[in-house]
Amino acid sequence: MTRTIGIAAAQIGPVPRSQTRAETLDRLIALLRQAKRGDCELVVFTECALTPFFPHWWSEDPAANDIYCERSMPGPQTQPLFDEAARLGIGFCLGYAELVDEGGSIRRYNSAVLVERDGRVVGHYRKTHLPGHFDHRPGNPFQNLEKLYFEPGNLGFPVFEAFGGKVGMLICNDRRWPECYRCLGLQGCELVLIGFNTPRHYPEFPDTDRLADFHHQLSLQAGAYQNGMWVVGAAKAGVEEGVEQIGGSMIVAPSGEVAARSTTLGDELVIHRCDLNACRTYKEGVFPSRNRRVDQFERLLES
Ligand code: ING
Repeated sequence: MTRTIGIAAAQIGPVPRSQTRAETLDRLIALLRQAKRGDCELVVFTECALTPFFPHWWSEDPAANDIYCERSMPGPQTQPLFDEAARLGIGFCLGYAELVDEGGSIRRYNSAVLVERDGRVVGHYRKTHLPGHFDHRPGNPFQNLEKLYFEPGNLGFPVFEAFGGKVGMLICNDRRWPECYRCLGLQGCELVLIGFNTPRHYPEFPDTDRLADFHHQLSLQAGAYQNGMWVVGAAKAGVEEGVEQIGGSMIVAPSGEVAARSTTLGDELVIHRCDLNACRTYKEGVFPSRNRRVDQFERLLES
């Protein structure tokens, strides 16, 4: 018996500061409708899908960025997306900047929610790995101030029962760290959804620039194969507020093979029918949990 699910990685091009939230929602809703026409049940939107990636510029007062944050999900500005998705019977994953009052303190997180086909929010994740720097670096062509603007995620690496399987979420830089996939994989996760805003240029380490697409793909393929999971990456692509960001939205199978990928740097759906049962070959065949590896590690730990 197969457990296939039609999945669309919803890559979007730049979201300029000049674009209203309603205009951005219209772009996301258009992609939802296109996914429905493509017989998809799940659409994966990118990291900070509703706004420009504001950690790329310096703000004297971090509160100036609160115009890009959501105080509830759904909220007044995102409700139209939830309503249309429920009307179409499509679920989605949405990355956004979260502002929350935790015990009287305002906290900001780089977050994502998982929404089932009936419109229920069934999963919530906050980005664990915040790259970049705390300080303003005016000599750089752009900033990466996630460490200053966001708190590290405090929800761990949860796996949610949804879409007929076990689903987890990561956000952007998380995808470079093998332990993120392992934490999800050891919980039986079969499908990982990842949005990303990835500049081609790394100011402090420009020797990595030529490898930006390769390192992105390598991270997804390794995570998928070594944990027997489908991995879906959805980009915010193109030149956004002067920052060139890679595309490379793709759906990677548990075998590590790229099943489908984007070909543009604009709004584009990458669709594939994913059989969640395909995870078994790698979870139980290639990487069985009880094997010599565990015995050896246990002996090492005891020594
Ligand atoms: N962006 C980048 C990412 O991890 C980065 C930052 C790029 C870190 C290249 C290291 C190397 O894809 C976000 N938003 O995490």
